[in-house]
Amino acid sequence: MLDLVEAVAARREASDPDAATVLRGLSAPQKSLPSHLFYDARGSALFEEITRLEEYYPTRVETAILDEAAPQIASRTPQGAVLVEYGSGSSRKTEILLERLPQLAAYAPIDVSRSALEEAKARLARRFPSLRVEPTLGDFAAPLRLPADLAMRPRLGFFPGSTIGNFTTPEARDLLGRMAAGLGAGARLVIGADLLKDPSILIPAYDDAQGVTAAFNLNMLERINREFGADFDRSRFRHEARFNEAEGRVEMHLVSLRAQRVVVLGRMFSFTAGETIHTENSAKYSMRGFHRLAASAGWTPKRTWIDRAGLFSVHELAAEVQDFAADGRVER
Ligand code: SAH
Ligand code: AVI
Repeated sequence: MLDLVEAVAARREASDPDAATVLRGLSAPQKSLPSHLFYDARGSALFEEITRLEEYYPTRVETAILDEAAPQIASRTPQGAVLVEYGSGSSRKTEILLERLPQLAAYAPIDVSRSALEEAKARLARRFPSLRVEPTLGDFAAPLRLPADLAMRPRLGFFPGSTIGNFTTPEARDLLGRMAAGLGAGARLVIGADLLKDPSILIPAYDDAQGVTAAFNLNMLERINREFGADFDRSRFRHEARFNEAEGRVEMHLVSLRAQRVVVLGRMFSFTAGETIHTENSAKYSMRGFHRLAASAGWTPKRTWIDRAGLFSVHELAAEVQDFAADGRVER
């Protein structure tokens, strides 16, 4: 019987990259689960709730920056361009750009969350009835695929939310490089990056008083139970947000409240009391640190917008090699 379970697990692992990642992550000395698995329908809804929390400043501040920057971004967007958004979620921030971009041929959101893509498409159809929306359900690291009649159009990339921070530096460099390749030479990318700040602001943003972020983190276990034949008991774990000073990032963990065993895809995993599953990194940048990261992936920073309190940054990058100091402008 166990052989059969093992065989099913092995087949699943071979054909489903998420299954392999989950098993590998839970087998490592520091257990981990990939953060893109937060976003099932419930996770996407909880993330939307997070964006409305007082403590979660990034959405509020980035939205205000985009309100101000949109006319300039629009003025540099060519007629007939395609707006490609990575990790579009609810596409609420996108509306700020769409209002200013009547010249677009299409909007192409990419997301792993089916519910988020469907809800956004329905809402955008009501608000922008003449806008062509071409969603892609899947990993935004995959090669960009657009309908044939859009393939030769100029592209504007949009990657808000500081989702780039959910990747380690080598992963982020690789992802930005893929985006440069997908969008093409001369394309622009408008990208949000959360700024490094005091943990007294960062930690409540990831551990809010109402417990919405805790529910978001713990929901991952329910998804693993449903989709990977696991038997996690979420009441035996608690949410924790930590500031990792050496890495300049907030980390989310799920802390095992006792010694326990959990079965996932037919494999047994043991936890000691206090042992954690690392579920998310959320890197925080300095402006220069972010410019260095972008440049290392083939992007030239053209403009940077930062709010007055210095909480969040939005960057306009160009897929070409130029010297930022000679060409760019920094706006505060
Ligand atoms: N852009 C929105 C949503 C950010 S939440 C905002 O700024 O508020 C991150 C989004 O990225 C979620 O909708 C999630 O489903 C999506 N996502 C995370 N990892 C992804 C991946 N590897 N490929 C595609 N989408 C991903
Ligand atoms: C999507 N991502 C950039 C969010 C963040 O801030 O890292 C996800 C999130 N995790 C906890 N709260 C919000």
